[in-house]
Amino acid sequence: MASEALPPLPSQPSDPAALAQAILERLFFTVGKDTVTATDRDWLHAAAYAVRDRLVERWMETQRSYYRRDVKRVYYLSMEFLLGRLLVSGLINLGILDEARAALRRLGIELERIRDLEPDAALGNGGLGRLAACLLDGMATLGLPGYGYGIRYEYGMFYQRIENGWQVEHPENWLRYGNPWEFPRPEVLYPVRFGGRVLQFTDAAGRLCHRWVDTEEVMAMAYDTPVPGYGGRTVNNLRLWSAKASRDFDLRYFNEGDYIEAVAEKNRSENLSRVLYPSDTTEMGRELRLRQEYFFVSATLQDILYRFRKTHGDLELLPEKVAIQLNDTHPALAIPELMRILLDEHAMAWEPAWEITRATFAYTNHTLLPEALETWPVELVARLLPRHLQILYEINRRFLEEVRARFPGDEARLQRLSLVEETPPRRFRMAHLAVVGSHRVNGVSALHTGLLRREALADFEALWPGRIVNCTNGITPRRWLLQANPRLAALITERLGEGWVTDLDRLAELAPLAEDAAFRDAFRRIKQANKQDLAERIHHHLGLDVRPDTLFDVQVKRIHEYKRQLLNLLHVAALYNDLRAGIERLPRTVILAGKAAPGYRMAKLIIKLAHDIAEVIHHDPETAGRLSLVFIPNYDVSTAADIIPAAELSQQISTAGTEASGTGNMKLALNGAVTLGTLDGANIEIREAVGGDAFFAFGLDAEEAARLRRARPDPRTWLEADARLARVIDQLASGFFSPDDRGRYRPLVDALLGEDRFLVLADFTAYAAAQEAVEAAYRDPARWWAMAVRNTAAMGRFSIDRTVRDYAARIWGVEPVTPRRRPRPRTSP
Ligand code: GPQ
Repeated sequence: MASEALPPLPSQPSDPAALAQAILERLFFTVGKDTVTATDRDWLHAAAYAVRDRLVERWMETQRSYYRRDVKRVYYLSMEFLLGRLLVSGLINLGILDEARAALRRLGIELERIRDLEPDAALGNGGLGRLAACLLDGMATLGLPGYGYGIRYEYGMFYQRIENGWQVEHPENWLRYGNPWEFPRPEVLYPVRFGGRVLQFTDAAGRLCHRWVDTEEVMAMAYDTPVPGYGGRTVNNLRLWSAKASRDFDLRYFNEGDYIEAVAEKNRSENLSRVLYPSDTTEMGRELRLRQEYFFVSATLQDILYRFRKTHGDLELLPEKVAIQLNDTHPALAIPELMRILLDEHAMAWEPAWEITRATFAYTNHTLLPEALETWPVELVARLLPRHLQILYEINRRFLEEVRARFPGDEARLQRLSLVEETPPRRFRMAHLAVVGSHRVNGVSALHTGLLRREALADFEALWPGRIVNCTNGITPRRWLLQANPRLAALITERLGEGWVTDLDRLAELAPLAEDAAFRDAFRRIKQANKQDLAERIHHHLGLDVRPDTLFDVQVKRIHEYKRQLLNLLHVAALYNDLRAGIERLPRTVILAGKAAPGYRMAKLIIKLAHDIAEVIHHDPETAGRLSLVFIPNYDVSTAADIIPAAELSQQISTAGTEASGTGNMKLALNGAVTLGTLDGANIEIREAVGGDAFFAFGLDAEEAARLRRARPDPRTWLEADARLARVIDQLASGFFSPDDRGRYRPLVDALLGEDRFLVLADFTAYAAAQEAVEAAYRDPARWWAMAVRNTAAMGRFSIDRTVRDYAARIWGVEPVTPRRRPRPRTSP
């Protein structure tokens, strides 16, 4: 799409000499340092500015070409974007990584030394936020007119320190040294209103009108970050909003002569975009969060409509030119907000306004867990957004009328479907709003979509068959293979050429090489080198020595009971007991990483347990060198890129039916790790792709798990059937791993022996058996490395490019575009 009209090359030259010159100029004129006084961070910023310069022209040309061709634009609204570091990914997508390295070397600087000084842009919690970042990469790579919209949190994800085995959260001021990637747009400023009341009146034509008055106001200011696609032809935009006090607001106090109070008030309104909520399940219903959601949605819609109206007079055309994707329900207030704008500001009648709204929006659901489904107290919405309250009620009234007409007399169905949960305190169900106000709803894996259709959203499926579609998640191979694993990327390029980077299905050509001993050996040696690198990092950062000749067994993700890190830890304890009992087990290094929500006690206790078990194992000479357990602190995008290329076993062990998709599972398999997993989320599709004999599946499937949970079995049954499990539970309960506080793990044991909501005990025996199968396979290198190769070879369909094409075809109605190859794209990192 974008490729046709664009000029061939950016005007800033990118050969090493020119780049070195550009970096020097940026060091002088932007950073304000000379080569004598420049710190490594100054060099990093100078390099980032020089790279950004090379994006700008493409960026503007991309935007101009969208405008010229009057394309349909896709807006991805997300409260989270987990971008990670941008320097190396920018260089790779521009195809100038080698040139930049050479340029820096001329200046006496090692790229590898300065790149890690860049803070991770961690404006998100986990999978949902990283998916948003991967989608931006995919849309730009495919030349799709995709815009990201979100919040520029001053404090993103907290920094996780481990103190005495416990997680301690530290604020991470990622903007402290400035952000060279962003362009502040002080002129792009929109008012966002809260509170007040609604005036109703009839106009001259006898129409009932509404005016929202006496509101307080916060301004939303835009910051733009260029998003280059691979090949560098398309550069899209990510626009993040920052809260600024409104002038009006200040003046009120200034006029009253209370200068100090005026400044304090200014601070309060600017707090709105201060901090990311570091939880994806708990802590629901906080007023500041609702304010953040409306703030970002209101500014974004004003911006989208401003852009639309520059070229179109007729709002009926909106769905033809604009697709808005809601990343979960967090931006769902965009639905009543667009209605408010059409009704109150454009005097449109309800029916056409509703038709436009529904045809414009689409909603991605990312979870089935009831505690993660957003609801907002009616009372809170009434206070903050009184006009939206009226509109929400009217949406619901008309919706329930439709249901009543279709299913007369079915009161239970009405209650199930209503946007309002009626048991006090009454709450709005944001997922219902998002479904009702969207023309498409998508799940993020085949299993998840099926469960949405058959269970969570079954009443909606009955009402509007076909509205729920699947778009299985994907990952960008640019960051997660080309950048993260340069050794493996080079091996693949050597065999296949560079085409795989934008056509990941080509990895299938590696499958026959699983039978080629020399290739397997090359693959194994790369993994070995990556393991060595990780071992060195672990030594450097944690002072721990792990043996790179052991199985690297990895579980990295947010800490959640449903993800069952506890299952892994119980098994590590059982392995320890085996070794102590003289039973031979495969030497392994179990690596865990992940953050717990600050208020999530169980998750934090699980982190402490990992450290307590590690302490016992590492201090026991009998097990030394044969088993180790490492918790790598502060898991983020960059840490992920360090760990994943070194992983041999990928643990994806959530209770079946709870993990909507997973994306770490894809990253690990792409890097040649073999999965040990439940039949949950995208694991099922990964297993289909790699084949059942290159994937260790175990445990209850989603249906069995649901059935078992309903049957409420006594969890003690599982202990009676498995002596190893009983022993470990006994050790937890008796304080074997916590001699300093023997009751520490009582809450965990009580949860397991009480409800065992996530069926940890029920699945343990099957899990342990699968672990034995893993050991046997690893002891047979020819078999193991064939499995590993087949995993990488089968990951084509998990490219984010395929995901973007799914959205484009099934939801957005835009043409997917395969990018034209650049004359000389470079992939060797
Ligand atoms: N996910 Cl609802 C999040 O990371 N945060 C959330 O608030 C919700 C979901 C994850 C989900 O747990 C994973 O299974 C998915 O792979 C991921 O979203 C992206 O779809």
